[in-house]
Amino acid sequence: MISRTSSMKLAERVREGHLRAIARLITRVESRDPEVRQAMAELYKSTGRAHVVGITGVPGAGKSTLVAELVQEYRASGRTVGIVAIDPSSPFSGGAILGDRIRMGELVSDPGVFIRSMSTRGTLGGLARPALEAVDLLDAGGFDVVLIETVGVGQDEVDIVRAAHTTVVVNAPGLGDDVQAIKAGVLEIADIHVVSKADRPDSNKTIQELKVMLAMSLEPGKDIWRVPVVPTSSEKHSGFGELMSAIDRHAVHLEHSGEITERRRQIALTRVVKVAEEIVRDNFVRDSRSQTEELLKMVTQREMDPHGAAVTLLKAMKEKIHEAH
Ligand SMILES: Nc1nc2c(ncn2[C@@H]2O[C@H](COP(=O)(O)OP(=O)(O)OP(=O)(O)O)[C@@H](O)[C@H]2O)c(=O)[nH]1
Ligand SMILES: [Mg+2]
Repeated sequence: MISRTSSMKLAERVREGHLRAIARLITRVESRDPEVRQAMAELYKSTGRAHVVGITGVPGAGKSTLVAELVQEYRASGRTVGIVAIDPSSPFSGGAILGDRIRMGELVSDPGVFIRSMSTRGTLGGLARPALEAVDLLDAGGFDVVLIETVGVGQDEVDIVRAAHTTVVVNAPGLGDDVQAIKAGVLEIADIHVVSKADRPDSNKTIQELKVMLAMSLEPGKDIWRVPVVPTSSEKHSGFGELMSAIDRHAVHLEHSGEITERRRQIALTRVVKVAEEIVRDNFVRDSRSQTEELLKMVTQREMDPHGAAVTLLKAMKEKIHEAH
């Protein structure tokens, strides 16, 4: 039998900042290895130091390009950066795809940078949990900043963003042509708006439109965070230092205004609800199959309403969850 390092042992190494241990525990978290739970609970005590930045935007907005540039700014300022990239299409994980796509070649060999691509394929309602536990691992591993890149299309992605201290929404030029894209929920979740590809002539229009929309939604008062609009261009390598400064200013604002307390509470809420959802779904699909089918039949035939069926299922699950967790 091949001997396997226990997750508890790996957790010790994570605390010492060993990248390989972080990578191995992320893999165990992704594969839902039950042996990892105790180690993650232990490691959670060492989290809460990193500044977590969610980076979202529609497909092709320029998120990965921005992440690569931003990482270099952080490195130049002497900070270490962990990156969790949620790739909705990728069946792989391990960082290869992100590495290829954004040509992070030189950063991969930098011990101050850790990149992990995580797939959303094959997950059932459990998308946020492994990604957020990867963030915990990077936090416990001592990374100063953790960036989460997600495509802003679905609820799960928005949930991930809700688990960040600062949310950056990346808007490509031409956004104003499709007001729906803005309405789809990205405007209000942003702490910072980026207009990417600012080398393109149509970017000015997008910058102006965003500023107008933000001015309209502005509430009066002091200690209010005024959402900045930061133009960036990877062609000109411009705007990324400004973006880093805006993120830093937002972090200071959270502390000074006391908003950080509410944000931490929100993050805790998102995390707890996500795990609870996952436990319920797992039980629904895996363990209570026969009872589930029976209940679904009753709901279909109007012998029971969905609420009654849900309560029945939860009661049945209660005992089982108690044993398993
Ligand atoms: N001209 C110009 N093109 C850019 C810039 N930033 C990104 N691009 C291009 O836009 C395309 C998409 O960039 P990505 O960084 O892969 O965008 P993304 O948001 O990560 O895309 P997904 O992960 O697929 O959602 C690529 O062809 C980039 O080269 C920029 O500042 N200027
Ligand atoms: Mg990308």
